[in-house]
Amino acid sequence: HNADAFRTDLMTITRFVLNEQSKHPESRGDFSILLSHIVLGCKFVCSAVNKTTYCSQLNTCLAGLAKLIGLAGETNVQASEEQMTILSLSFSTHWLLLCLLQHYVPGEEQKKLDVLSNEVFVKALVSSGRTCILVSEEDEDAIIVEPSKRGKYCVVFDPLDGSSNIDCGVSIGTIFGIYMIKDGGEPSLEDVLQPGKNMLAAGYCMYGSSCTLVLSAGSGVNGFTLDPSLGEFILTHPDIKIPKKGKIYSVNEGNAKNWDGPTAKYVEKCKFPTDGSSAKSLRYIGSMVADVHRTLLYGGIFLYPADKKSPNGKLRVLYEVFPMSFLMEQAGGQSFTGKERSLDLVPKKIHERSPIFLGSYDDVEEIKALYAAEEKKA
Ligand code: P6P
Repeated sequence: HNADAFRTDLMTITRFVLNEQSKHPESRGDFSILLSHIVLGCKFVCSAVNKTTYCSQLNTCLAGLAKLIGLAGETNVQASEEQMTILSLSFSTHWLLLCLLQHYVPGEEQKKLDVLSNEVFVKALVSSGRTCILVSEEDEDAIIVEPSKRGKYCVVFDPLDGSSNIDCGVSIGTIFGIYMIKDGGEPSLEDVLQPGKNMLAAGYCMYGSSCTLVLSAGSGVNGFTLDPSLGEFILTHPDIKIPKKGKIYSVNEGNAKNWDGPTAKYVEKCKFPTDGSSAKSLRYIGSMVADVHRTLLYGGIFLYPADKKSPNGKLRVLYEVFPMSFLMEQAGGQSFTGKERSLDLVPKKIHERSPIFLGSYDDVEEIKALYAAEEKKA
């Protein structure tokens, strides 16, 4: 019976958000409307990413075919008349499919996916009529929404984080955080240069083998999976809690020569534990949304530390560090910058970077102890 109930009593993200809203009788539904526009953006990007990934893989396949049948001017292997016919037939059907998929207009420049994603989110957020200032990883300056379309929310986002991984099919994602405007006045940078602990909500949408949206509005973390046949995000991961301790560490070991003492010591302990426990496994995808999603579900620690080349690490405070730290704390984990709780950081610039150590509560405690010991020595 339960299985049937689950199948017929679909908890969609829209219904879930409205349920949350009903807990705040004073709310006028603005937050629900804002979220529904973010969800729309995610659906669009999900579809675009899948098409592009498929097309870039199809492109590669076609290039291979072209070479084989000599279209690309390469010397081709000797093939029989029949093989040549089959190959060129297959090539032309693939080519036609590719053009259809990409709505190919000869001569039209295919927009880069991260630029397209950014345009989609900016338009969706502005048209929601619930935002007043936006910060995007793709735009140097903050976007002040025109007065006639303004609402009370400030949204910071990375429309397509990890986009350099598109062509190889690695999961990428959208990351977002939501603040309330500080006071009813003219929106300004002050409204987005707030510490992460002031965020009302944060989340990410991961575009991979499936499209998964993970969201928190301050009372726990919930995961939704897009059912493409319905075009709806369905609650699949209710009330996510990260394991208290994990067996995985996630860092780019290629930067090891530049790490500071505590980070180097911590990674050494992961590989050569001195307390008789077994060594941790290294899992590093190089796409933050994918690495954080695995950390959230399986436990462990994700770190992008400072190093001699980049003293503030690589990841951006507003739309990478804060949203992921917000989610980790809501799921029972924690996040640390090497100096303080990540959400306590007060950014001075909208594209500021910070080192980050996030994940299972006990794992992050260990690295905090190493930095504290270093502090004492100083
Ligand atoms: P590195 C992707 O470019 C990104 O911004 C994050 O998604 C990812 O965690 C990080 O950079 C990977 O950086 O230096 O290890 O390649």
